[in-house]
Amino acid sequence: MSEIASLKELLAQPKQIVITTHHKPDGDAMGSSLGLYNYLVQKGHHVRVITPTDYPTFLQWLPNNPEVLIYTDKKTESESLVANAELIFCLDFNALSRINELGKYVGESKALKVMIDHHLEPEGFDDYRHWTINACATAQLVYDFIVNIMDERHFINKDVATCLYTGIMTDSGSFRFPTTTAEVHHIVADLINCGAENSRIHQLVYDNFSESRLRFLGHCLINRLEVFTEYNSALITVTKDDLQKFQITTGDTEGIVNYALSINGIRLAALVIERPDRVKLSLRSTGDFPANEICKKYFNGGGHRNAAGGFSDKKIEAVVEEIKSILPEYKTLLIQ
Ligand SMILES: [Mn+2]
Repeated sequence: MSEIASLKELLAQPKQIVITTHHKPDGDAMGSSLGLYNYLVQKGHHVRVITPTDYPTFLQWLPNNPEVLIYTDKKTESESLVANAELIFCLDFNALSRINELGKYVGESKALKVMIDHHLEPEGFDDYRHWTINACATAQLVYDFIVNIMDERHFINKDVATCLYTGIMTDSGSFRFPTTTAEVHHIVADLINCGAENSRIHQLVYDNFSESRLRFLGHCLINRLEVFTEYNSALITVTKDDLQKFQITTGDTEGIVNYALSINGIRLAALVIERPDRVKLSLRSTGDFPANEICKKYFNGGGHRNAAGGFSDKKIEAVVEEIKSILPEYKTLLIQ
């Protein structure tokens, strides 16, 4: 592993650069990727952002979004960009399986790989690393990279600031998760000073529902939510018929699990979704309850302590039963 600060010298000359991020990119994935993009192009680099899959429309307004290449739409072009890149920035993920098929090409590419991320247990495919689980968002680490490692705060223009603000805002649950430290607020204040319009960004990301998405949320809360008071837990189960009926697209299910967590006293919330290929789970918890431990132990996944995910190849009914059967095991922790 090389020292991340040595990138300063490497990036002093124009380079062929690819930025990529995890599949089904969220606000932090797109915000950090386009934030870094808008910084690197000012330095004269040739840069492309490649996402493994498509991403929600509520992120498609980000500055220079039209420059993003979606791998599943442009496979040959993406593969040749990855093969010919001199540097590949891997943002908001640390295992190549997180970028699906694209992982094979990134792994094979001779490019130097720079991983900037805040998820647990990096796999180790990277040559340079700016990583800590204490960051509330990868966008926070990109800010730190530009300002403190590259020493180039003057390149944080309105576009960079807008993207990084979006990443921090979405991954910190609008500045309310425990990782939103005083330092994060200082960074966010600086981004506003650099041109990020906080109120407008909030509106563009959160007041951007389709009518069917809002009705889907209502359906989930009225018909699909179960609360297990004795375990301080709540569960929302979404079937493939629900997804079809409400024409749910990428990103529409994001954040729904947080509604279950917003009930007074709830320490663990689960969202179970019957996707076409398999059943997917999102878990959220409060305090020191280890949501990632449940995902790792039972559902082929992992994540952060308070936000984790996984999947199962069983039928959705069986997955729901499994979750219910796990709760007693964690009762002591849940009722603290
Ligand atoms: Mn993130």
